[in-house]
Amino acid sequence: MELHQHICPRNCYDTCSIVSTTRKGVLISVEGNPNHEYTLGKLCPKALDDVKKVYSPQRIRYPMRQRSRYSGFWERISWDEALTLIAEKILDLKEQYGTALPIALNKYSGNFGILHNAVDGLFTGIGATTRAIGSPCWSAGVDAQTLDFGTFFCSDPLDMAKAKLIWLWGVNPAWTATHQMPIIFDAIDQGAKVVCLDTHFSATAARSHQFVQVRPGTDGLLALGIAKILLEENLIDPKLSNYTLGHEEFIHYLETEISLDQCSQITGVPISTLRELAVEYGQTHPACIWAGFGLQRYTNGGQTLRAIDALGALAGHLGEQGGGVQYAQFETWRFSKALQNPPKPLKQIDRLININKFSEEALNCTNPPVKMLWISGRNPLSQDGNLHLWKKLIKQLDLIVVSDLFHSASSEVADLFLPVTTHYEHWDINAGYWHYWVGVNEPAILPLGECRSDLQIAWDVSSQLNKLVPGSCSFPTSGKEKDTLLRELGPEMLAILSLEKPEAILKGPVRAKFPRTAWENRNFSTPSGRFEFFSIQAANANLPPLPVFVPPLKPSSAALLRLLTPHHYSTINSQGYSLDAPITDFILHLAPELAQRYDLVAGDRAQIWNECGHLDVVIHPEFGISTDLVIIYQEGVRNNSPLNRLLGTPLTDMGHLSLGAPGFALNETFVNLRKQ
Ligand SMILES: Nc1nc2c(c(=O)[nH]1)N[C@H]1C(S)=C(S)[C@@H](COP(=O)(O)OP(=O)(O)OC[C@H]3O[C@@H](n4cnc5c(=O)[nH]c(N)nc54)[C@H](O)[C@@H]3O)O[C@H]1N2
Ligand SMILES: Nc1nc2c(c(=O)[nH]1)N[C@H]1C(S)=C(S)[C@@H](COP(=O)(O)OP(=O)(O)OC[C@H]3O[C@@H](n4cnc5c(=O)[nH]c(N)nc54)[C@H](O)[C@@H]3O)O[C@H]1N2
Ligand code: SF4
Ligand SMILES: [Mo]
Repeated sequence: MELHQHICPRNCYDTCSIVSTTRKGVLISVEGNPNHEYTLGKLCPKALDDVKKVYSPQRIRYPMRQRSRYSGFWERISWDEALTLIAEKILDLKEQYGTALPIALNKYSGNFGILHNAVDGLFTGIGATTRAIGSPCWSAGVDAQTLDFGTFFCSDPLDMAKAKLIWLWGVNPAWTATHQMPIIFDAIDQGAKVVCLDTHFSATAARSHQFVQVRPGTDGLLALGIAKILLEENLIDPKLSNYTLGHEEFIHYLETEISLDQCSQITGVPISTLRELAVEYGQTHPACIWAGFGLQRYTNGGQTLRAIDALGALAGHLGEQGGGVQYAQFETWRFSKALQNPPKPLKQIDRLININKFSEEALNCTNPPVKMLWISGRNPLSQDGNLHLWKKLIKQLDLIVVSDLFHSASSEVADLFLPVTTHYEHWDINAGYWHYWVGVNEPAILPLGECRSDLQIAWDVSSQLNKLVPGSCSFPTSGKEKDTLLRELGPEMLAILSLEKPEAILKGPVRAKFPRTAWENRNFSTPSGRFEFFSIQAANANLPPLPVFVPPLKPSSAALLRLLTPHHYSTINSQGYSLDAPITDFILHLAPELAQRYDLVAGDRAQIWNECGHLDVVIHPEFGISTDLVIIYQEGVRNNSPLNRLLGTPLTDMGHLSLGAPGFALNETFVNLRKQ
């Protein structure tokens, strides 16, 4: 029996430390690492399913070619054939157009391991190509915190246990960050009160002392209303002028522009509740707000987070141990990026297109057009909006390559499928975006069938290109995974992790040696060094310099109900359990009164539709949802029938500053409902 260490590579707050057991080269179990301060020996059911997933009969083990797109007729080919097809197409396109710009990459978070960035490095080695930039997750909030604090950084989430008041605001950790729940329960044991502010009674609301129901996209106004009451009740930090910029302007805005009546009317929160929330927040120390990604998936998402940050600052909670405004952090990701960004000629400039509008922007690229697409660690035909434009884009492409573990909605349109290894079959290194831990993945078993790691595939493509035309790709043609991993720990990462040598990371996960409390000395990284209520940077980006309320989009007579499609406990976006029981019915959660209005009862079949498409649903009336809202969770795996056929691509107000492109305002989706 042998033990190996791993880090769960999913796009998940928890980034868990895993210990696997093998017997005679076979993976027999995976468990949470008991010696990891955050994971504490526990894994969520999604990772506990990994053994079954690794050996699943549905796993693709050989390179495959689809006879014609959507046909489902896949035939096994050799790696040599697959690599030759890819390399020849790249060389053809470069010759035909005199540039590599027709070759596009769409990659995101199927696996967040740093060595998966090899495909970025490969593309740089080919020349100037077309790349997806930005993020569907968190862009508006990241920019908001960058404007306010100078960068986005959060306190060690373990310290949430020290809070006396916790507001879980637009975040659903009971499903999306399950390892944080025991820490919240510790705080409760020590006398903390937990309030959940959500659009509906979520699994997290069920575990909180109080649930505050907020109308979608109005949280910014809620924060400003509460801030106004703090002012009236004289509960603002008397030391504000020592460490903030523009508090007078912000206070003036609250005094002159914010009306509590209007705030209550628009947010749906009674004035008595606003007062109760404000007084508790102003009087309790430490008080922690955890603002989640859910509340910023709106056209006003950045303003919302800026208003919440401002509320935290006004009450004097920033820099307080166990308190503050938590969102996420990226400080543990200061890898050398030797793999992702290899040296390139100065003149080589990629064509960058927003990942959240990929199909539309790729179609708009005409000079030269996009002709080849590589999809890696992504399932855009399930997860993006404007799927009809994806269908159009596919028609103009000569070659679509998907590298994945399983077939997906996106492989249905692919010409080539490159089978990849799991994190039990390759080396990798991963960092959290919530806690401060960094650790490695060791191969516990040999690759299944002919699966190769994304890194190995990048080396192999480069090797084939150079075989056909020497010098045609500057990315390395071979290497050692472990050495590549160690090179990612450059001087900056070694300093952050307090390691003398990169090899020290191989002993086990390491916590970055950051101070436990974000902004503990109230020295901020903004241009002024202060918390900026008033931001010149925002003004320079044509945004309001103060956090102000901008209303979200409104329903129209063409689509009356807002549709939310939040993350579900059973999947990580489109990645489900062992895929042996695909779910076919979409469940529409709605208020009993709304169901009644449409003459619908539990179990009835109905249809929702809008200008993008329609979807058959099964009715599930539920208390705790307002009558202007319907909800379908990202539940189950459905290749043929993606939920996102109802989504367009509205964008958030912020995201450009830090991530190069605005985020996905996917909660600004509206539909109609009819009985079937
Ligand atoms: N189990 C599981 N875990 C996951 C994921 C998954 O798919 N499944 N996905 C991972 C990824 S990629 C991400 S980005 C994170 C996201 O995780 P979270 O940050 O928790 O974000 P969401 O799940 O999008 O939304 C959180 C809550 O916000 C609510 N919400 C929506 N609109 C509003 C609003 O206007 N105001 C308020 N107050 N609340 C609102 C939603 O209904 C939901 O209950 O989770 C990660 N973890
Ligand atoms: N309706 C709706 N749409 C959404 C969201 C929502 O809440 N509602 N959330 C949005 C958000 S926040 C996000 S982050 C995106 C996520 O969307 P995507 O970035 O597409 O992420 P996933 O669906 O997690 O995974 C994509 C693919 O990566 C594959 N994969 C896993 N491991 C590996 C690997 O090691 N190598 C390779 N090559 N592939 C691998 C998986 O099998 C899967 O097919 O979806 C967005 N879309
Ligand atoms: S999906 Fe998230 S909670 Fe589950 S094991 Fe992976 S990192 Fe941990
Ligand atoms: Mo995400």
